Amino acid sequence: MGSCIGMVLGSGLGSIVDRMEIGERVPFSEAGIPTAGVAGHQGAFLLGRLAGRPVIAMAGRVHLYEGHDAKTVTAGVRWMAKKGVGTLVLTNAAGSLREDQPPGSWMVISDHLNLTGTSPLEGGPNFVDMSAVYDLAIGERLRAIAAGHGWHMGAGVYAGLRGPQYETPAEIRMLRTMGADAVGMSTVLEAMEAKRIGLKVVGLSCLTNYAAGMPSATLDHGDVMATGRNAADKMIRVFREWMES
Ligand code: 6GU
Repeated sequence: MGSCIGMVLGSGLGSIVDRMEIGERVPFSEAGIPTAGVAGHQGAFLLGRLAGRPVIAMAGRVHLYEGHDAKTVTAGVRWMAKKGVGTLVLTNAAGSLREDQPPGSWMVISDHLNLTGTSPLEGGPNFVDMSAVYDLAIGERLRAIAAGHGWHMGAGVYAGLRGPQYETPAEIRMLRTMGADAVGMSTVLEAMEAKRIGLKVVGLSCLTNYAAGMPSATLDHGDVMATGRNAADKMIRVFREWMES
């Protein structure tokens, strides 16, 4: 398996690449991925180094809600695996269902609910084991590094929905009874594809807002992006320390 680390950068988290030494920029089109028109997404792979370690950053991603299918949404994962990525860090902007995980904080994804109604594995292979999608040892390491800076990073279940709309308060109550701690519109398909390929998977949700129906919930795409940019500055420091160790 490759020793390179891949990172998929979610909405508002693209600033992580500012701290990379970038060698090569490959537009999504060269990997057969249509370029998304969503604000804050660059639509390119950046090959380079972070803290001396080889990394490939996928700046932006494509989503089901833009009309793409599960195979297209996961094309970047297959491309990075071919380029030698062995560990894939999937980041996203998500809504928090927990008062103790406020906007601006990060959550390590310990498991997910795939509520998209689709799968990149349709057409085979069938029956791939999804009992341990996320590498919890790496997750705990990142949480320990964050704690060393006095940053509480929670852990929990990410519910991946299709979107494009945010959830209703009733849907959030439903998701809470299903065991969700955070909710978003990405990551789960990429995690399943990465697991199929045999990559180590790390999932990190940047909690940008409280989900609908919670006290002080504000669901504005601009706020979501701004909160993500601030939290990205913390995560880059955590990444650096992890890669240096
Ligand atoms: Cl509250 N829901 C979903 N589906 N995605 C989000 C979100 C909420 N907040 C940021 N991304």
